[in-house]
Amino acid sequence: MKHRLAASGALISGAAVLAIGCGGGDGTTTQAQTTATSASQGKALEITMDDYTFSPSDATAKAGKVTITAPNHGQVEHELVLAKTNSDPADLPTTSDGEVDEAKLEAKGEDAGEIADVAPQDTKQGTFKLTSGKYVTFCNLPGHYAQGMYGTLTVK
Ligand SMILES: [Cu+2]
Repeated sequence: MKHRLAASGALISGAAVLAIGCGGGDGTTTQAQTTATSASQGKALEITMDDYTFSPSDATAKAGKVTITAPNHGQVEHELVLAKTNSDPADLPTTSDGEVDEAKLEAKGEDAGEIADVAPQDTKQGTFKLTSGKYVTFCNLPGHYAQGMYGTLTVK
């Protein structure tokens, strides 16, 4: 949440500078309309990643287009993989390495996309078309799933 507030603060001051540069109020009006339009195009959800957790670990969202923002507060790289499945998040199919078998999820049509390779202290976003039901979130970097880096996302 802190990151998002900081980002909107930067946007607002950017618009103010733009308005002064143009010498009129038109620039400010355009900026406001753009912000309103993008907000109505989808819903927003923030899931914070840390070493080795998702927070919240039991997220909820409304069906439709949802933009997930995933800041990485940890010391190592993480990712957020989404699977649409009724499986217990602790009980996904795994490979012999103990990683989640993403090919198996894909074969079952449960693969729902991912926000890949988020460096420590970085933030990435992804927009997903969510349908009502149960999803599992997990990080599939080596060893992270085994350390319990998973959670649920319930879509209503
Ligand atoms: Cu991870």
